[in-house]
Amino acid sequence: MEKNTVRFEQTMRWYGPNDPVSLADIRQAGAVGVVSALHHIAPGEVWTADEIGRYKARIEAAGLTWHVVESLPVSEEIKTRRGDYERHIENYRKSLRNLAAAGVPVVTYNFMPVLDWTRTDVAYELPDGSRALRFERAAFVAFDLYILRRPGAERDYEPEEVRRAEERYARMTPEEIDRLTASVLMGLPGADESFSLENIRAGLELYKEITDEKLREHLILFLREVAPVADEAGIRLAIHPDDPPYRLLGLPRIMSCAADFEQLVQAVPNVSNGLCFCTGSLSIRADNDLPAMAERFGRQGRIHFAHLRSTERDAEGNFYEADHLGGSIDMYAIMRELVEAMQQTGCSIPLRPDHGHQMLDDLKKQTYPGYSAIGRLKGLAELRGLELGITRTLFP
Ligand code: DNO
Repeated sequence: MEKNTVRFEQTMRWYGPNDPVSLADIRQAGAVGVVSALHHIAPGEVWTADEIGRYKARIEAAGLTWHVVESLPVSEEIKTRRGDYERHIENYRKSLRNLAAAGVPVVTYNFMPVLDWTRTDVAYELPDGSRALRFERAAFVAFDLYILRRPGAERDYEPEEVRRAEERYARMTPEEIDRLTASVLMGLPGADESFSLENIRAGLELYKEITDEKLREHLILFLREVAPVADEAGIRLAIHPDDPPYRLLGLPRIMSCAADFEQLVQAVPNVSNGLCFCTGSLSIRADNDLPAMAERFGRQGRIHFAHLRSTERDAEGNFYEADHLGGSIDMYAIMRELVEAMQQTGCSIPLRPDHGHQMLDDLKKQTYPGYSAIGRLKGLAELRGLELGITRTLFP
């Protein structure tokens, strides 16, 4: 019944053999591919052909393909251009070649210093009893000022924000303080160990002299070094936007809006240079027009991967992760632009439901925050239905 329309590659993230959500679960959710990484290899080291081959065989034995790497991490050395960064870049190139030889076509990475995604509560209870990830501005400012005690932090906030944070902190029980600290310090997804306050302080020290301009320059230099290899090998690189898309803890952030990405494409026009269009991350800024970005970068063939989810945000800078088709964004309009873009470029975009609520049976299980099975299955099912409806309507 399907016409010759280009459709998304439906995928789901798998954290590897220790993930409580198995490959069989992912297959039953209706995904055809997985998004995964060799989480045990430290940033900067090579992903060998052997390791890649074994991992891929395991995924394929479950009837799935390894469609996207998320992430091939960029080391802090590369981001700061210090220490061993030249060897790490050479290793990055080797890993890209090895992935291409194994037929893994898309590689996601990010250029956020020190912290990846940041939330203040990873088990925020919604009215229906399910749980979501949340960022509460006053709690985060309280963390920065009174728990991390970053020198000079108060200069980064409006007096009103400091007042709110002070009040918020004064009301917190010791358990709440621990929970907040643990949520903010949550390890990078896939890493077993959490960050400590000391790790964060050491990370902040590394970036003391690095402005937005400097970090952007480092990103461009890095891409000029690796994108030619990706072009040649046929790999698509997908940079993940900042989450949330603004400065945190005084650290530089450079991939937060359309202008940031436009600048990157201008500086490094290689075909492999593209975006991981993460609607949830970008949606935190009300000035990010997501359907317009999907149209612009989609039609340029620069969207190499789509993370689809929504958030509900308020005027104080708080947000929580909403239902995939709800929240503050217009998922229909975004999906429509992406569907149109795929027909124009003739290239399928891999898609994954990004995060999902912890719900039903999963409320009793311990999973990676945002990555329980049932909420993502629901998200994928909704997105798949939306895609089918749009595709059949636009291209009957
Ligand atoms: C969070 C993820 C991010 C993402 C990296 C990509 O759930 O979307 O951690 O994987 O930023 O490098």
